[in-house]
Amino acid sequence: MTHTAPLTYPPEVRDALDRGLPVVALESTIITHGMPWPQNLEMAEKVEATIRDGGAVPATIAVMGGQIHIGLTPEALRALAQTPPAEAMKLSRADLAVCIANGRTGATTVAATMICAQLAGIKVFATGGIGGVHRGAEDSFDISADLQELAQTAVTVVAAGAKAILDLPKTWEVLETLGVPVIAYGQDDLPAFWSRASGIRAPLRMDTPEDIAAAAAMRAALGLKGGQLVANPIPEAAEIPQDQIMPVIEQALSEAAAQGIADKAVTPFLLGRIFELTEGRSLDSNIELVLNNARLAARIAAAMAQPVA
Ligand code: PSU
Repeated sequence: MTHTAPLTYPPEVRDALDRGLPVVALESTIITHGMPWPQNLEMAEKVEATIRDGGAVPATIAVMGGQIHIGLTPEALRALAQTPPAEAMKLSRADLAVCIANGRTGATTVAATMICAQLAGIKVFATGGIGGVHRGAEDSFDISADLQELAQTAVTVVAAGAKAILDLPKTWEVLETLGVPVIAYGQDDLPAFWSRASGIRAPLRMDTPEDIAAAAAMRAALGLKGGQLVANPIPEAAEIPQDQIMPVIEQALSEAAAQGIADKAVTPFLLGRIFELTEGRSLDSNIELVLNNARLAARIAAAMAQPVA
């Protein structure tokens, strides 16, 4: 029986970590449960290329064969992208250990990716949008474990805000209660995933990767647990303004309620329906915002890097 975390790395990632070079973690639930084949693979490959162009090494994280993979080979990435959602566990803090111990395949959400990144010594992670407080949470109690994870695991997560299918004001309130720094990048407003503006003023704003890196280092110096959320607005050319996306979200939400969709199935169902209702436009936007987050994450990783002499 093993007592150490079973982490496995491709040589490029292991070498970069040993030399203190910039590395950016990437999640895999967005691949298996967030986007359809084959756009999911195209997105995953483009995100990795974007991080390389930014001078950092990408490490897409997933559980396969009893191991946490910190970085996937091109073949493993393709195999994961072709895995039907029903065959890959959607892993969070609660089920990560079970999946590894039982040798199952699992895709890591934001929460599980943060845990694995920290085990590997990776300080920055790029995704699309974090999970949060679902609408109607006052009845369902459906609040993503991503929020708790941000409060306890020291990784800087770059996202385009929380996904706009959620109750955004309640999501920001919970993060404030948990003591998570929510930093809007380059604007005063919190972004809302597919839209640049949400009408909600961000508690914190930063304009450079260096400032974000310095804030993470200071959190560590102060002995404060937890990470930071960098809310990076989608590029203007790719956004779907709020007045266009909101009616679509409302329709998808009422269909989910009518069909009794619950728990881990909610987010994939809503993303899928919004994709159909926007005739693919929501997916194009989602891909662009992930690439934009990857660009910023590479710059933050470079600012945090401490190359070994
Ligand atoms: N970003 C995206 N698409 C996604 C996700 C992030 O652009 O599908 C995933 C992340 O893995 C996140 C999860 O942790 O959605 C949130 O799911 P839930 O709402 O069930 O907690």
